[in-house]
Amino acid sequence: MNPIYKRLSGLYMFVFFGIPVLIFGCHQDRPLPIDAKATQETRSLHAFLHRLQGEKILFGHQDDLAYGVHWRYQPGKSDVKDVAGDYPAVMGWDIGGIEYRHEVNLDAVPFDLMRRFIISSAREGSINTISWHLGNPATGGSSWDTTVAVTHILPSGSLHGQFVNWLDNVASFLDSLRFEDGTPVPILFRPFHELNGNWFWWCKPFCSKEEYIELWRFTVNYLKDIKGLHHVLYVYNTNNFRDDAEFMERYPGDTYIDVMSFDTYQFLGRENVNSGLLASSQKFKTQLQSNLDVLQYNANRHGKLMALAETGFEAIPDATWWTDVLYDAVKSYNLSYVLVWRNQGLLKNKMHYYAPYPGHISAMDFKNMFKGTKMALQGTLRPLNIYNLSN
Ligand code: BMA
Repeated sequence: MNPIYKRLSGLYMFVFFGIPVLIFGCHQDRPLPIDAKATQETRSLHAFLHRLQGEKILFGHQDDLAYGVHWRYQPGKSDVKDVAGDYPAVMGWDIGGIEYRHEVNLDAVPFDLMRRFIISSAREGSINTISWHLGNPATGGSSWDTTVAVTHILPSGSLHGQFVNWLDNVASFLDSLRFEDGTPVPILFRPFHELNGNWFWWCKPFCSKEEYIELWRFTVNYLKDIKGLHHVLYVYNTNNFRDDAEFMERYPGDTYIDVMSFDTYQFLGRENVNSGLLASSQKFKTQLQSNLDVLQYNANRHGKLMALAETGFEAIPDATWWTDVLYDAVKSYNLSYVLVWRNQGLLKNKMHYYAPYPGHISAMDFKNMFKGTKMALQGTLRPLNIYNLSN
């Protein structure tokens, strides 16, 4: 007796006792998640992000609650909070290693702790996004092992079964992210990221456009329709790019993407730190804004959310980078969030961190970025009930 229906931008099709019936006029102004069965909380988050566009840009930080430049696993601690007085509005995590059922991810974050951080930060109002630096299924090497693999894990490939097992492991972790009452915590999932780079095995030089799109669609369909996960929004992600054609080349389609995004970092190159800083910042801002123009154009055109999914300037060697460079570049765009990468501290003889810690040269400027601006931390979201709006 239950009619099956499908939304076709204002045109509804009902199949009633085997007879298709078309009905006009039930137009939904606000775009819906691609998952027609998205949970109420996920639809609520999605609607909230659409409503917030242009008003606020949520600030995000990778692994924020797990460790900082000078500490590891101290309950309640966060470099962002220690400097700005509040936690990030967006928490980034990476599940690289879950495919092998490892207990810790590729950066040594225990999955049990990650789960707890995701649940507790969502309870406080933050939004969680997950990337996946998965190993190379053809070799057992890392994400950076660019041996050809995509073609082998597609449904016609010899390693498809193994890849499906990996997705099962991803699904069981995602499924375990639940509030105390059992309700799944909505997640922004960003697999196969930086697709137009040349450093991961799923990047452009190592698979065809058709293969990438097939991998994406298979993954989404599998998690959504076979594993029955309905608390996931899907994030399309490139690295920085030259033009519209490059950004959209491997776009899997409007029925497979909820958020469009790209990653871009500022680098100093070989220039002298002092004399080169200004030129480097200028170059970064120009490139970032030209990419944001393309992102915003496409997000509007396709009715999608938009985000700067990863950014930063390693070790932030600029005391006013936050307000003069980052915020100044992004403030006029309809970005849902901007996320800076992780605060590892020392990594292979150099400092690898993207948010300041107390005493850092950019600490004051970082704090100022949130004063009277659109950039928002967790406290902005806490009273808004983003997972429980009446839509
Ligand atoms: C990179 C670096 C690596 C890390 C990887 C996944 O940009 O931070 O050290 O392993 O991201 O988090």
